[in-house]
Amino acid sequence: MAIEQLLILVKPDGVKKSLTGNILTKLSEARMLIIGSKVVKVSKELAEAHYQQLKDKPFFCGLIDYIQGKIYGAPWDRVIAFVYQGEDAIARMRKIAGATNPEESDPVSIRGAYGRITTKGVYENVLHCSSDLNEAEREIKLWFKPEEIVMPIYPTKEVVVEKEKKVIWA
Ligand code: IDP
Ligand code: MG
Repeated sequence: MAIEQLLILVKPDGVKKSLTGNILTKLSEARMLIIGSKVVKVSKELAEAHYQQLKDKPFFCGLIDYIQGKIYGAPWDRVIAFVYQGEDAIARMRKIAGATNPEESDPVSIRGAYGRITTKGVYENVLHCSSDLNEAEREIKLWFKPEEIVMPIYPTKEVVVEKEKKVIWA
């Protein structure tokens, strides 16, 4: 079995329902390592890049508003992002997460237990879980910088950045 990495997001409905702890407890059954984590206010650009494969779907606009937390407003307009690593991680974590449609998920899975479909048709399925190796790599590189992950997982290169403006503690 290969060691894999994947991206997990506690989506804004999971944050709003205070489910982060419950979700992490369920995921911990797989005994995997968290090698990166952060809270993210999701920009439209990040949301659209993350779900680029779904851009032709009728639910795409609603999905972008959902992952940005726009439908809940502040302070729920954020996600909590994790990079997990472990043996056969993607298939095992997706099993614990449950099927995309919360009404069809195993009721003991995270989505089955906590998810719902709203009357407006949004699949509030409380977490994102990468679906395959290629998607996992694409998503991790989209959401995290190399230095935000505590171990090297993909090749990196050094570049010299000049005149970069950044905010530091005053
Ligand atoms: P996944 O999250 O299980 O990998 P995808 O097919 O990649 O499922 O879809 C991404 C997200 O888009 C889902 O988690 C869900 O929030 C939303 N979604 C997928 N299919 C539908 C749908 O038919 N109606 C509304 N939202 C959907
Ligand atoms: Mg997917």
